[in-house]
Amino acid sequence: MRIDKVELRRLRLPLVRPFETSFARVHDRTFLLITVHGDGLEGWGECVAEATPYYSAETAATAWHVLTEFLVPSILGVDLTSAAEVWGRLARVRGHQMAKAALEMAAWDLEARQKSMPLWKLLGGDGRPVASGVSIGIQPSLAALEERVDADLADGYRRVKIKIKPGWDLEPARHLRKRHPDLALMVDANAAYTLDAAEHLAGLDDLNLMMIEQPLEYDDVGRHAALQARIATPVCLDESIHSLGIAEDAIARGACRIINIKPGRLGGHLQSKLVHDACAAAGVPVWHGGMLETGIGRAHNLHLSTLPNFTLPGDVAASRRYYAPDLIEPGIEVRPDGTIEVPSGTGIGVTIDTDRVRSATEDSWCSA
Ligand code: NPG
Repeated sequence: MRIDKVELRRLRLPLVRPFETSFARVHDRTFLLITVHGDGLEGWGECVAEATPYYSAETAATAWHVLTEFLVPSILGVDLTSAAEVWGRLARVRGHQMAKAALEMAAWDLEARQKSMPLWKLLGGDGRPVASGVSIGIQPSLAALEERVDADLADGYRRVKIKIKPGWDLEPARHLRKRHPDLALMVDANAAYTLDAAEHLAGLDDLNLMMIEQPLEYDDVGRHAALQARIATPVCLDESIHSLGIAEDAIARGACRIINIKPGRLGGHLQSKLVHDACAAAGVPVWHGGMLETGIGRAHNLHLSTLPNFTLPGDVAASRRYYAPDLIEPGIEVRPDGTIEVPSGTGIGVTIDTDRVRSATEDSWCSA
C-alpha cells in the first residue's frame, strides 16, 4: 500500500440542536476531513479535534499544523504493508492522537477498499448490528430532559447517558430513574468534579446506574482509583485514556471498571484495538464513545464497535440527531430495536456527498 496524495479540509456544520456538556455549549462543529489516495482509490478519515481545547488539548488548528507539517510527510510515498504500520511511522511525533487517528483511520479505509472488504473484517470485528445509546446534553429543566428522553426512547435507543455537572447531577438522575425504573442509564461528568465530591457522588449509588463517566480531572488516574474505592457506581474513564499504557495502568490501579474507546482520543484503529484487547484480557467491558462525528466518522466507529469486547451500547447514534443533512447519503439510522446496521460495502461502506462536503468546507490543503 502506498499513499501518494493526501487532501485535508476544514469544515463547519451547524448542529441540529445545541449540545451542552460541563465544559461548553456548542451550536456548530468544526472538524477536519482527510482523504488519502493510493492505487486509484480513496480512504476517508474524520479528525474529531474541536475548534476549542476544552475536551482535549488538541484543536482543529493544531491537528492541521501537525498533519501538514509532520504526519502526512512521514507516510507520503512510503511503501506500507498495511494500515497497521501507519501508527509506528507517526511515532516520532508525541501526542496529537486526534491528528494521527484521522490519517491512520483513512489508511484503514483505503486498505479495506483495496482488498474489497468491509472495514470491520479488516479490523477483526464480526459486522454485527451495533447497540446504540444516546448522549443527552445538559437541559434547561427536568421537563425538557423528560421530553428528550421520551423522544429518544420512542426512536428505539437502548441506553441513555445524561451529561452532569455540579448543580445538575443527583436531581436529574433521580428524576429519570423514578420515571424509568428499568432504563439502562448512565451519567457523564466530563471531568467536572474533584475528589472532595466523593460523598456527594456516592448519592448516585442507589440509582442502579450503569456507570459514571470521567468524574474527575482528565489526567488523574490516581484520584479516580480513590473515588472508585468510595463509590459503588462503576467508574468509566474517557478523557484519561490516551494510550494503551494509561489504560493498563488505570485497570491495574482500580481507577475504573469500564473503558470508553474513542479512536480519535487513542490515535486510531490500531491503538483502539490494542486497548480493546487489553480490556478484554482484564475482564473490563468497553463501549464506543462519540465526538459528534458526521456519518464519515460514525461509520468508522460502527465498524470498530463490532469487535467482541464492545459489549455495552455505544454513543454511535444516528447521524441526523446532529446534522441535517449529514455528509453521507443515506445517513446512519437507528432501527426500532435500538441497533444500527454496519454499512455494507467496501471500506467504511458509506457514500459521501461531495457537494455537501464542498459547501461546508472553509479551508483546504493538498499534498501534491
Ligand atoms: O453521540 O457523538 C455523540 C456524542 C457523544 O456525549 C458525547 N460526546 O464527552 O463524550 C463526550 C461527548 C463529546 C462530544 C466530547 C464532542 C467532545 C466533543
